[in-house]
Amino acid sequence: MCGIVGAVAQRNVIPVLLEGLKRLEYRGYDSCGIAVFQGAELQRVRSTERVAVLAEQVQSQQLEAVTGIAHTRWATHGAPATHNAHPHFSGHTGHTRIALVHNGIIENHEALRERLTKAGYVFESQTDTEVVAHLIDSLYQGDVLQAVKAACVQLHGAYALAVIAKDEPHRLVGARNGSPLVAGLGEGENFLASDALALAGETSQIIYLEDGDVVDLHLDSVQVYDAQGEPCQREVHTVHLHAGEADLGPYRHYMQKEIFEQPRAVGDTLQGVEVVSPELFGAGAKEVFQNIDQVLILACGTSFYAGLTAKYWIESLAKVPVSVEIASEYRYRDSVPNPRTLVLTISQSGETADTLAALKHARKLGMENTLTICNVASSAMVRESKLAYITRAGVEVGVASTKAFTTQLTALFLLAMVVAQVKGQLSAEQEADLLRKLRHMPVAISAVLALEPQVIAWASRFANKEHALFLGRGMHYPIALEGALKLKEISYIHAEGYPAGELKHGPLALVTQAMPVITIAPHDALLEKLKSNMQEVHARGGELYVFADANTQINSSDTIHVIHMPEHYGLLSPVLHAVTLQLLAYHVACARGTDVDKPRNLAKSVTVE
Ligand code: HGA
Repeated sequence: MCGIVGAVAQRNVIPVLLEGLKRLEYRGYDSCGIAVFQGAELQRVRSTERVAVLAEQVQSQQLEAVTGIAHTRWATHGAPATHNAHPHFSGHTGHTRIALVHNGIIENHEALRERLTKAGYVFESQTDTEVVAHLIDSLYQGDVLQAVKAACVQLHGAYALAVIAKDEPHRLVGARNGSPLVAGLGEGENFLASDALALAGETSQIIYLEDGDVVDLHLDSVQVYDAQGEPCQREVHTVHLHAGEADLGPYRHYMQKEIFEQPRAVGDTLQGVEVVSPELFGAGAKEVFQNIDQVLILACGTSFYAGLTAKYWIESLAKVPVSVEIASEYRYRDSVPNPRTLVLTISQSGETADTLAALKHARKLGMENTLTICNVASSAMVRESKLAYITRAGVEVGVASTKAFTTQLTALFLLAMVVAQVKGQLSAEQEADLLRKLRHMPVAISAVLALEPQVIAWASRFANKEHALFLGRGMHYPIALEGALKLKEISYIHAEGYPAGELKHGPLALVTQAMPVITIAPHDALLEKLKSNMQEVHARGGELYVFADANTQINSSDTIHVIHMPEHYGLLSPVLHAVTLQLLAYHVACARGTDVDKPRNLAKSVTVE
């Protein structure tokens, strides 16, 4: 999603801005731009190419500046085009006075556009963002802080803003409401960014702005104003981030690298887990788990499927009822709050706009027992929650989530065990057995990764298909959903996931030779039922591709293709089956020649609604 970087310094900030944009690139974007002071004027460079191309353009113009703002855009309003790329400029008299970058969506942009057009402003873009630039200019009387404060009062929706004004060359103003923004503190220089990662190497001193905050940055001072416009102190966090973490190494794509990092990522996520203890989820977790009698999981996309898998685990082990809801639905519907609910949010970035809003909504409804499972310790969701478990997947660059998903599953399994323990549902023997199996996961995943050559052989057969069906039962049903999502995200093949028992209630009508049916066949209590479902497909001429656990007695034939998985892994089996489906999606996408790491229209860290 969109990225913001801004700097006010006494040295040339162009490398800081471009490096910051590069660090945010992995989130996905369709255009980028930079604006700086050149002499006494504001000048900008924008591009619909990659940041590297923008950097070449900047270099060819020999720009150097001590203050500037930069942006990667993921279009929401107006096509991805140079004239819609940020920064946006404004100046009533035709002379540019204000430059601005924005993340988020301004919901009342139409009304403001109409008013500002009547006031004489000429719009050059179709974005909601340009409205904010003109609004600030219309309120500007020589003090950009005051103009931004006055403008924010009139904005509805979500925004993170970074603003500079031609007549105040050593000043940078930011504002946050609903979209992430941090201030980075340096010595004789200060920074703004949508993510502290963008400032790695420049500063580790970070202020996380809160909703309603406006921040005024000069060379030697950073002053935050709260939603009431009053000066306030916000805590300064020391955040250590390593810029080099995202190197591709010997892999062809980040997605492939991240699939193969899973043994390490799952191992790291379990680092320090010697015993099953509530404190793993934060101080006071035992009391929270004692006081809940249901769990509400809120998430989006792949994290939602992790939540669906956790429902099977928590209900099976802890006997606590669980509901799982898509965050963007929950936040807007009337629901029945129960303060004895554990509200569990799951997000790779911890900044997912809908999930964060759903968490805040749940809190507003009086549900204060909150827990976030997240890959970024400093994220908004972690800060908003009473309890947290940080997965240690490391930076995930591929837009299609892989190691973030399996590390979430790891944390969720641990949670199921902990809640079961607190509720007195877990015998010491069972606890020791499950913990041993959990800690063995890195080895078990490595064995699954060794199946890659067989998956590659299948992938070439899928490359010319346009539809695919994924079947699973029980706790493997969410894995079928995730497998279908992975395939459609990166190969653009239309794919659907179904619980195998539902086949006869509709999707069987779609089964022909042209529709491969991918089946997850664990060696569990539902195996015979699943075999009947497979027969239903076979009898109608459907072609089955089965990932079958050892000893399932499912054998290959003309229309049944089987990859044999290692031994069945009990309750943890979904983690292993998820990995094979990631490999399948990846190699099918490679066979079709798509842009695996940056699939069309999608972005990482979904920070807009
Ligand atoms: N609405 C703005 C910014 C979009 C955004 O934040 N995307 O992540 C635009 O469309 O330019």
